[in-house]
Amino acid sequence: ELDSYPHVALLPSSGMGHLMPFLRLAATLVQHRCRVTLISPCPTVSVAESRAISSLFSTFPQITEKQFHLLPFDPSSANSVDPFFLQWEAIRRSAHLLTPLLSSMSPPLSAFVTDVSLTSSVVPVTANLGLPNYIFFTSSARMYSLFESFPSFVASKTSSDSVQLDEVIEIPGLSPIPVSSIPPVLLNLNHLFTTMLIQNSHSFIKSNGILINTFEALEADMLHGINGKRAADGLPPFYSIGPLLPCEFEKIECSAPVNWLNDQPEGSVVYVSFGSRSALSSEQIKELGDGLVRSGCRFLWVVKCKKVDKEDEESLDELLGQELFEKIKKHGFVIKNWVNQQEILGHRAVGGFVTHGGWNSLVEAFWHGVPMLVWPQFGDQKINAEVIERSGLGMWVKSWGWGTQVLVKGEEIGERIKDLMGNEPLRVQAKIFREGAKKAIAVGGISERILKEFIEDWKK
Ligand code: BUP
Repeated sequence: ELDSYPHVALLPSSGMGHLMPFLRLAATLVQHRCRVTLISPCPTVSVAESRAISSLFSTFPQITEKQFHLLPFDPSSANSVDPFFLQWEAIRRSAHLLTPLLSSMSPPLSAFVTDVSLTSSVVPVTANLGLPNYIFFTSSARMYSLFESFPSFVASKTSSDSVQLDEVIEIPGLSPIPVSSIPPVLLNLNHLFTTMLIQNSHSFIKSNGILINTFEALEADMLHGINGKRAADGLPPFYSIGPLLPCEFEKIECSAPVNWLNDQPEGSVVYVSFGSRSALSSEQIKELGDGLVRSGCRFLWVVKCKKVDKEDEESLDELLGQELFEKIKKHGFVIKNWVNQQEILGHRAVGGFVTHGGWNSLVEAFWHGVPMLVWPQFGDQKINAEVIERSGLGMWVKSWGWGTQVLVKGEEIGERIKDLMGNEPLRVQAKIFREGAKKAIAVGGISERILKEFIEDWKK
């Protein structure tokens, strides 16, 4: 029977925000009777990534691993110092090595899915092999609309123009995006991220389809807008397959936060996390701690002060100062380790989420019906915050700017957390939307039908 299953290879790029949805997609495809090979670029950047990958393989022994050994390159030749972007570049520069790797796979591949950040270098390789290839876009449909339109926005500028903050980017068929909301690195047209984005966007046309972890109830206007009017001719179909569900492999050994939650009243705890690679400054961490104490709410807080987990060595009392640390321990639970976010967001004690606005975190909170206060730090996070605000599931404070630009004081943070936790309409809305998410992936639901549709195509 296994022989009749389509064989699909998945190639993620770096960062948990990119890897996690790929691993969930792998698990979902196994459940939909596909034979799956995960191509894992190595070495990985963070410990969290290597742990998640090995956990996937031990949970799903039927998934095949193919290690993709990256060629070393001189980071000073790329215009960025971000280790995650440099890893994208390393994968891109090693893309030609995929030809022997993919063509030797047995049984032969029916399809190939790669991360959007790798499009321009990987899609031509797979197209040359005659492999149907799909791009997995790991952010919101609204962010996708920016990807499609950004190259023409840039082309409309003369070479001497720089991008101005008061401009807007016109999106065909959709509301324009203010430049103040786009990833700040896009203001620098020479930055590695910007040059990659433009090249990737130009290469969409060579792909067979674009998969995205979103769904009707969350981004109906976007999905209809994008599918109705594309930024260029010949762009491939756009498939919304979300929400991709959390899965067994995400379980971790540390149960301390959940044990603490078990003792808290229903809906009383605010969960605070800024994702896997947003490091707050030590001043901002102290203000946030002060704000949490001032809010008077119970809280579960994951603290992070370095972009890459391996370098995050400072202890909590060093980071917070002994006095604040003692106060914080009286009101809440604070931790520096990786937690099982799914389990936390799904816990009955959690009634609100202070988040940086990483797309996976937002979709997860949506799935569990948890209202959000979004505090964008970088990248796509303001655009994602707009999606959440429009859906009525959460709020964001525009005057807080990007995380690194403004030091927000504890007093104000405390007030906003009180607003979040006391906001009944938000809670009602969150529960209603949760039903929409469930419907999308239930048997016969729209996301489930779309997924089945292209798996059927792979069998041909
Ligand atoms: Br931190 C943390 N446990 O302790 P995002 C994160 N996660 O399960 P990011 C945990 O990592 P990008 C932790 O549930 C989500 O699936 C979380 O992805 C999980 O943000 C993922 O939310 C994080 O998209 O990535 O990490 O900032 O910048 O690419 O959006």
